[in-house]
Amino acid sequence: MNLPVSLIGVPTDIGAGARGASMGPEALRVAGLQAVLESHGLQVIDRGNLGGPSNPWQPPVDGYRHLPEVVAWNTALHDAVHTELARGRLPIVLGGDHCLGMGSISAVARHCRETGKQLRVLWLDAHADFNTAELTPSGNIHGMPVACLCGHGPAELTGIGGHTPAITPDVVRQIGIRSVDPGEKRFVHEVGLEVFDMRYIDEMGMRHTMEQALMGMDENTHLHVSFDVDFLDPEIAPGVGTTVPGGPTYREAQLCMEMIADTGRLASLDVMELNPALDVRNRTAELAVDLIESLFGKSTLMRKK
Ligand code: EXY
Ligand code: MN
Ligand code: MN
Ligand code: MN
Repeated sequence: MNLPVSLIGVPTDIGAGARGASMGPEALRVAGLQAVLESHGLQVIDRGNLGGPSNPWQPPVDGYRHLPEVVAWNTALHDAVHTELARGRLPIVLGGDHCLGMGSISAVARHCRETGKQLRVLWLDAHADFNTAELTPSGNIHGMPVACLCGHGPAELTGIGGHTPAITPDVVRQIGIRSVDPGEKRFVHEVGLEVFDMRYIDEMGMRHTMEQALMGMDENTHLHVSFDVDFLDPEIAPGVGTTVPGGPTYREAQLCMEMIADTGRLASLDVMELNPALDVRNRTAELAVDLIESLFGKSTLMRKK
């Protein structure tokens, strides 16, 4: 499965608590994303950036910060991602903050309903992103996309893909989690979300973790990876707005990406939360591109498996 790739830039930080993720798409381009993918024989088209409302930088209203603007960006992204999937292409969403996971994954879920595919979502993140208006400590919607996708949120967001809920919790595997708010944690347990947190990775190793997270997929599976760059340890990835210590090392992250590549089922990707305003000489963007390269088949493997 070597689908042609479409890059979709979404230059907004509308759902975040720090400004700067709006510069993420350009930083990934500057780090050479397109050329790296092409070097592996992939056909790549850069569709440029989507447009949307600017960030008014206002406090939350009824538990949500910038809700109308978040709806506008995610609706535009839903349409763009769905169009690429319908063309038989593999969309890579260049975020932007992680509220955009709603637009992206609602489109992927809609495409799977239309084509009879089985969906698997890998959510690589330091955070569970499972807050609601009642539970959130911040009102920042980038802390809510998984809950909204599962039908818990305002109708403007839960209905973006034309079907509520867009997904059920059983399609999601969260990996790398190490920062969850108290009410959010109770809710994650209540809905039965499968979480491979850092304690699990520490004890069982990345290899076993990924074997578990990828289990049960087959030829009919559409695999979507939602890669929040704050998944990575901040020592190697400082360029994000919400760093949490104790994340995967470079080698653990490489193995994670390589094992996803080995499945041959990757069919859509988000790269979220990269914040060039907080980065050091584009180092985090370059690391993200390096890891995406592994996700698309760069392998330093010298021994036959
Ligand atoms: N749980 C915190 C909140 O809801 O405010 C922090 C969320 C950060 C979300 C980042 C992008 O993954
Ligand atoms: Mn996130
Ligand atoms: Mn995060
Ligand atoms: Mn490289």
